[in-house]
Amino acid sequence: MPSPSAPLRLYELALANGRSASPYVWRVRYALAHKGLSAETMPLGFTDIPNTLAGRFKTVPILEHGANVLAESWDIVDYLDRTFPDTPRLFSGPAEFASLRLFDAWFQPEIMRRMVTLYVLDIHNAARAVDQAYFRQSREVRFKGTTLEALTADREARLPAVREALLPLRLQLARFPFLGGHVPTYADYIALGAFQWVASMSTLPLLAKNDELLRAWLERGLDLFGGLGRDPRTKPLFES
Ligand SMILES: N[C@@H](CCC(=O)N[C@@H](CS)C(=O)NCC(=O)O)C(=O)O
Repeated sequence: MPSPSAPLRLYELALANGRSASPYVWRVRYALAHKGLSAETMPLGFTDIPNTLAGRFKTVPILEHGANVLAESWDIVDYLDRTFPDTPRLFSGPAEFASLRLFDAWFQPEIMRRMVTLYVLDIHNAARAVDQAYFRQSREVRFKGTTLEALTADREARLPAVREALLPLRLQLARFPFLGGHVPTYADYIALGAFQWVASMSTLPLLAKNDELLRAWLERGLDLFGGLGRDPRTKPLFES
């Protein structure tokens, strides 16, 4: 077990402009900030991942802490809470951990998967030139041979359904300033991570102009931890 004071290093995904894009990395970035921990960041492109740490992991985020190296964002945040128990907790206990996994079990298929089909071509176009062929090939295989262009051709027609799918967030935000209630929790970091991802490369604003509950929450979220989420390269999330 490394000493808690051993340095932390976070491997993340960078686009051509250097912006951190992965929704899963963003969850971990917020989790580290919540716990007041700082980590050295190691930006990778998609094709760097197999050449990093002897190809041990297929995805980022990857966290290195002394001799411990782990991937999978849920494992990483669990590790952070167990290894740094004296910093603010991400999860008050196993029940909250399980409830947040339930939230994610809704959020990933219902929201993030829809986001992929809106933005997969934008991700390709924003990726480093050296990563684009790999990204296209791997995603077209994942979507059973459909091209990225065909996948996104009717995306504007699909926007209303995605906006409607976000209703549970609005219902919660009508009652509380954050998804977690009066203070941000990992539910907020999961959702903020996804919006950060979209804002890193979107050429189609995801949200309607009058979506005031989500707009106010996003402003609060982007301001957290000294404006961790604020980046001048951010693309508009709201229609003008
Ligand atoms: N279940 C993983 C998902 C991580 C993931 O999908 N990361 C993507 C970036 S968003 C990745 O590294 N993809 C590498 C690739 O597509 O080759 C987690 O929660 O950490």
